[in-house]
Amino acid sequence: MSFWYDETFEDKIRFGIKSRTLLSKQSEFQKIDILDTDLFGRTLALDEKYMTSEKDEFYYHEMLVHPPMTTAKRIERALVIGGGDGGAVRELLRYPEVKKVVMVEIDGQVIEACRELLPAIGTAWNDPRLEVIVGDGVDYAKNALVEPFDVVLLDGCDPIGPAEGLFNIDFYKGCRRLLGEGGVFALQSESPVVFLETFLKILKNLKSIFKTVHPYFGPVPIYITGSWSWTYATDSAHPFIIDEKRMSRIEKTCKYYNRDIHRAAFALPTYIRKAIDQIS
Ligand code: SPD
Repeated sequence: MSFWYDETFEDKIRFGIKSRTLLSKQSEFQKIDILDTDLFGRTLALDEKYMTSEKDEFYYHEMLVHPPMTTAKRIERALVIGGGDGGAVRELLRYPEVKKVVMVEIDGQVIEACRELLPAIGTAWNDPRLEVIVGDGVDYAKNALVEPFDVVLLDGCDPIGPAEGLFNIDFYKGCRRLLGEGGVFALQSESPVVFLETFLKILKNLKSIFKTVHPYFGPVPIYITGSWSWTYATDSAHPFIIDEKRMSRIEKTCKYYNRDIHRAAFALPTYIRKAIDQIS
């Protein structure tokens, strides 16, 4: 039976896709829905917010992963906090230089559901370089005693409710603590159209910790407004100092990302530049 599965925000905006339920359950942390749709293939929603879909996931995962991976000094070790659908680790593991990827996802039931029903997204679960930890990413960032990572990614939900802790200064400090020299931290930083305040708060917090902070932009069709942002934070790399060998290999495997998109994504629309100037 088809029905409109609507994501809403504060009773002000909604985005819906005609869907059929494949799985709907409540975990310890959130409501997990996997739906089938004509336009986007299978989708994953957590607490009734769209996270990803088979048809449009590449926009999001390629943009989260490749700007840091083509510009970090080294890329042997990467960490993903969240990312239970497996799309981000799949993109990381495309690089032959990567020796180890650790993924820390708080909700084991998300991983289970995605492994079973979204195998087209998580195609790298059996890669021997991947270690999956079911645990709290905030705690990991703060306390884990591990070798430094070259790239740390936050692939979480919106900073509302249970994911709020993944966007505060202490968590960002933990991520910085885990980075080695030349390392890059990147995260999704919400829609600059309707969540401008949240976007600016993320930037402000990151700027208080990292020397270099650059937001970048792109489309994610199933997210409210379709216009999304990610942010790149580092102490000792730069988004425009690109490793040519990595770029020329990876851009051939991607559906959205390439060197032109990389450069263009970091361009700041004027209203955003002005808003950032005001928080700096
Ligand atoms: N508004 C939705 C933001 C969700 C970002 N994370 C999605 C997870 C995809 N791997």
